Amino acid sequence: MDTLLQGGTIVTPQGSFAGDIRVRGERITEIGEGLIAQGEKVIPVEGKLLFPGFIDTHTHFDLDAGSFHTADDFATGTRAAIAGGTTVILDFTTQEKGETLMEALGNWHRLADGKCSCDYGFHMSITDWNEAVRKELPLMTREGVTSYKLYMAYDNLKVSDGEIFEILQAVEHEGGIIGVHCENGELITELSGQLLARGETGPEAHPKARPAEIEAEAVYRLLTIARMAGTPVNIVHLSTRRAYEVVRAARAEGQRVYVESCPQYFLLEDSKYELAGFESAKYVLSPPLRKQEDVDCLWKALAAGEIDTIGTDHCSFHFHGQKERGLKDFTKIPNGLPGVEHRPVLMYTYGVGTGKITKEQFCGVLSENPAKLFDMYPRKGALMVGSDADIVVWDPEAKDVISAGTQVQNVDYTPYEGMKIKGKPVQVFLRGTLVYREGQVVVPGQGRYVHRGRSGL
Ligand code: DUC
Ligand code: ZN
Ligand code: ZN
Repeated sequence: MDTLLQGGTIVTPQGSFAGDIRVRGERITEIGEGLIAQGEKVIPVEGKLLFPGFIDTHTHFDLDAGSFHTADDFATGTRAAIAGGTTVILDFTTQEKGETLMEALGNWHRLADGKCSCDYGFHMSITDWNEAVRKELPLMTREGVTSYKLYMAYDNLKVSDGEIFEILQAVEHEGGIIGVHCENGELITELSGQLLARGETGPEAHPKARPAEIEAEAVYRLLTIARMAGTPVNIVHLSTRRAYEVVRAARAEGQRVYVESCPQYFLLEDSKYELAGFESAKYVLSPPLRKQEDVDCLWKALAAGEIDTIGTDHCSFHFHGQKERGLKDFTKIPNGLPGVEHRPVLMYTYGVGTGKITKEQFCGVLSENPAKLFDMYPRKGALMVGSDADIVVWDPEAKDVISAGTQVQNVDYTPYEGMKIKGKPVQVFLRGTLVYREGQVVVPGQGRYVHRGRSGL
């Protein structure tokens, strides 16, 4: 339905201003002050902020974790995304050994297509690199996949340093960007073995197997390889001061490095691993939660504009029945936290609300930067004439308390239980359709595949 949003504050990374937004069909057709209704539905939004729909650069929905799947599939995960104001998610397809990239992409389309409540795209995780896979890169571009992920950890996923070098060059040639999971996999295996042999089998051993050095070394190695390859690179879920300082030094020498971090690394720290019994398994993810000095460093980096995107790494497992698979051995606890629903309210409350960052910076890292980096701008990530009408109507005064009892995501806990928030979405438009209103996803299942490309359109 055609709509006129009247009397809001339009937020962009470059500045905020009073204005109205006219929507015709799926697109924004006019932005200005004092727009006169032309027969469309008028929605008064005085006192509200208008943001471009938020983009989550990092989700794992319906992920196969061996004998079971993540708690959230594409239906429940994207419904939760919309309830939080996220109108696009980018999920990770994973190439199994021996599989072609086209087969992997087909598998993920089958999991997602027709089930999503927000728009969605895919990064491609390359795990089995060879000449045939190299020849598939142009096919990926044709299919709207322009970003890739490589793992430096996890035996079944990781690629060698030589392969990283080759893949960086090949993807750069094709015009894509690579994100890398930076942890030293061999050292994690060694440290985990030593901990288990000493009888340290509980979840509190998890961070000991993955200390800060494990990330910083991998980041240094990756940036060395990328410098030699002459390509930019994106570091996903960066979590420590040590790793950040490696990035800062490389940038000071002129290297192009993008950084993603996640709400959990800003809002939670490693005291969660001191919780009694098995409770701390709720916080087993990789990289693990870090120390207060790391948290402080990330906030400073974010405020300085040195973190480009905030994704969630949403990878939800039920505490009962799924995390519990690792009761006797922490290495068997499935890794990951839920977060897709709460990323905007958390980063707004604890970032904008505390004065650490401005609402314009918040808009940059949640909307505009992800759209630019991942070839969707200005169709996504912008409130501009011609952009998709993905609009979040945000009440900066609304208060709430995060709780598993009221969340939309399909998982039996939240790592943010009991945290107070101030500022939340009250209406969400997806390509012009009002899909979320006053606590309810009113029109589910409207999500479409985003075919990404260099022009962003
Ligand atoms: N770490 C990852 O690298 N992926 C999914 C979940 C996690 O904790
Ligand atoms: Zn990862
Ligand atoms: Zn991940």
